[in-house]
Amino acid sequence: MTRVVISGTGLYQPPHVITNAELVEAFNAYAALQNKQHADAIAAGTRAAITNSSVEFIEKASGIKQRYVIDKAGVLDPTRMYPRFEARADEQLSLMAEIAVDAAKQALAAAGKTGADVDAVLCAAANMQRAYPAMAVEIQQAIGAGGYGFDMNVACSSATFAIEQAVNAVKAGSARCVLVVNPEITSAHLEWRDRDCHFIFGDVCTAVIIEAADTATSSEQWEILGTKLATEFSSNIRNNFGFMNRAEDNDPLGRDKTFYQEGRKVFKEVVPMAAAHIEKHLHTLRVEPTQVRRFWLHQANQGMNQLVIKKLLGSDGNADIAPLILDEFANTASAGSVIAFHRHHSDLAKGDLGVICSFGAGYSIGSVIVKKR
Ligand code: CO8
Repeated sequence: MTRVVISGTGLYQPPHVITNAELVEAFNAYAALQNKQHADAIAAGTRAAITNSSVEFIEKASGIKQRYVIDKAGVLDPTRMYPRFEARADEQLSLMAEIAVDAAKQALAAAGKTGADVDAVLCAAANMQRAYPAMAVEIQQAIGAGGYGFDMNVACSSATFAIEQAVNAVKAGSARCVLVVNPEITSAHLEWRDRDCHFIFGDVCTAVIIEAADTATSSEQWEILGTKLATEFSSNIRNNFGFMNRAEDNDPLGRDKTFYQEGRKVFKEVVPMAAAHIEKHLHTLRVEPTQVRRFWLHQANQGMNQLVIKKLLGSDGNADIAPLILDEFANTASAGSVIAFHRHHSDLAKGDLGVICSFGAGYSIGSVIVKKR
């Protein structure tokens, strides 16, 4: 049986930081402008005033302190409240491909590989920049890879679901070395004008190299002992943007065309699902959760991760057992658990076990059990 390893990871980090204080200041300026513009309707009771956001709420409810974004000015402009990206000609590398190539180059360098060694590219993210041609094929060409590429979307679980496809491809022999990239330009599909969610997301791109153990040469390798995917339909996290919007004659910029959620329900329903999923997966390998050295969990909410760990271990975790990166990056959709792995794996010892786990819209949950070689 072919043994498969993660032999390198990479991280593209956007140039701009938005702190909670800056975010709240922009939101409250937007609220003041809107409330002034609609003062008559608000006074007549036909329209609700927009309530201010607060740094205290954001930090207490989520643990998020800041986020990285590709464009800051557009997001913080109270008359705009979304990023400004220049349209690119078809001949130019697309923005999603550009950040994916940046992360991919780092992952390739870490794995001691070049683009020519790669024979499959999976571009896995919660939103795609366009319908086609696939971003993965553009990235494949940009790094000089052979083989094939395709895009896939399982919302926040896109990375772990892609890792399973990569492992299967290497085991089946359809690829030798797979690049998985997760370009998450969340700033373009977050509703920055909605107080309930304006603080949640940040931009980033992660990359992972997956190959057969006998071709891997990097100094650090993680054997993938198993992967387990699960989905269960829910509309509690949703985005109705799509190619049918025009035909449906509804508002292409309507509120439901960006991210929206029932945050409380998601919190309550996903925590037990994620804990049970990880436990079941570990048991298939006869491993108890307490034998796991580190959990690299999806990064949506600090309280969620603390509860998942408590359910698994029967005690409170800490930053060593389950590192948090969401304070710095916010929720980066599918990239979150991979950033946690990328940032926090080098200190582990040979033989240590770890779990990369994502959970999100769908609902979808994906776990990857790894062992340091
Ligand atoms: N500032 C001040 N007060 C606020 C704010 C704000 N910004 N927002 C809400 N409040 C107030 C509310 O009005 C409410 O007041 P009151 O009690 O007087 O009615 C109070 O605060 C509590 O509001 P909520 O019940 O809404 O707040 P919660 O404590 O539930 O916290 C969270 C909200 C943080 C969103 C929380 O529910 C949460 O994190 N839930 C988990 C859900 C989650 O993480 N979802 C995302 C996971 S899926 C994913 O990661 C990716 C999805 C697919 C990819 C899409 C990529 C874009």
